[in-house]
Amino acid sequence: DPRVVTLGETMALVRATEVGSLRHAPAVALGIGGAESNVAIGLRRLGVDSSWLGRVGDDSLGERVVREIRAEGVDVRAVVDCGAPTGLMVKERPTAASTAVFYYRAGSAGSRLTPGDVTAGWIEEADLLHVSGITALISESGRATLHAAIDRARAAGVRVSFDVNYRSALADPDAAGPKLRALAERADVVFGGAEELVLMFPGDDPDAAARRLLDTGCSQVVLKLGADGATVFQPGTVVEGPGFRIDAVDTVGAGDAFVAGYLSGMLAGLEVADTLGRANTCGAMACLTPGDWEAGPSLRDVEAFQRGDADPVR
Ligand code: KDG
Repeated sequence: DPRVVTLGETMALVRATEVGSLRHAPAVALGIGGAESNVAIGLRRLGVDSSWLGRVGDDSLGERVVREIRAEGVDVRAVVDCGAPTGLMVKERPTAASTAVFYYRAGSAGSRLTPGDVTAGWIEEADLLHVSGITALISESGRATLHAAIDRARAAGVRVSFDVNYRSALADPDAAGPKLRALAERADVVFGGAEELVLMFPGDDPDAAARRLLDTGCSQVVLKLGADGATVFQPGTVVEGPGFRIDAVDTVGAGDAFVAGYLSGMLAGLEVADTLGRANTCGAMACLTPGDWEAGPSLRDVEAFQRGDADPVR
């Protein structure tokens, strides 16, 4: 049985292969991406059995999504929706140092996920359910599905991990904040950036917001600081982990790689400092190549990176 189960929307991903506006881009590359499937793939690379559930359209891009995630060794539970297309995400690199993302996902198959799509026993037999705030903001049925999934996990004693993953293209901060907070308060482990924690607790600083989540019963709140690493808040303790200085090519997906690293360390029973070290390494490595999940490292890659083995092996 998969140890980690996750659900959400995975889209086809069209990516400009060169720097410059899409207005002039001569070529694009096709791939797939979705925060939750990125985490599922990241976990598999690190040796943790994972499963992803979501809706795809009855189209070639939906087949591409299913094929690609399955090819990574993730157990795939795809519901094929004949009434809506697979969503699309377009990535542009306006300058060498920046990435712009555009969604074509309103009304997509992935956004039509419902509580009834979640197979009986799938969550109950796992060690951990991982979800993200994106699903709560793509549709009301997506949000209902998250709450139903968390109900089931809690009833079965399965731990819940929640990545806030606020996307401003999907909802205004005022509308999103309370919805994301309601989910975070029901999770055991919460991942969020400083702005995301403040979005859920307006008026608090990130540390105070993290402590409020601990007061509501979360056991770990992981404040993601990008290149500056991350801080883990637990009742009575705070652990900081430094980030890495790297030349980032594509930072989209770094947060998902971080989460995969963190959850894999946590499930393996590592100390929090070592778990954070692994998470920060995975996040940094994900930025080294284009694509949302392709650069996700194996444990051997993580160790090599931590040793600083940048030279080619001959
Ligand atoms: O976390 C990376 C994601 O942003 C990307 O893979 C697509 O799920 C996605 C989203 O909604 O932004």
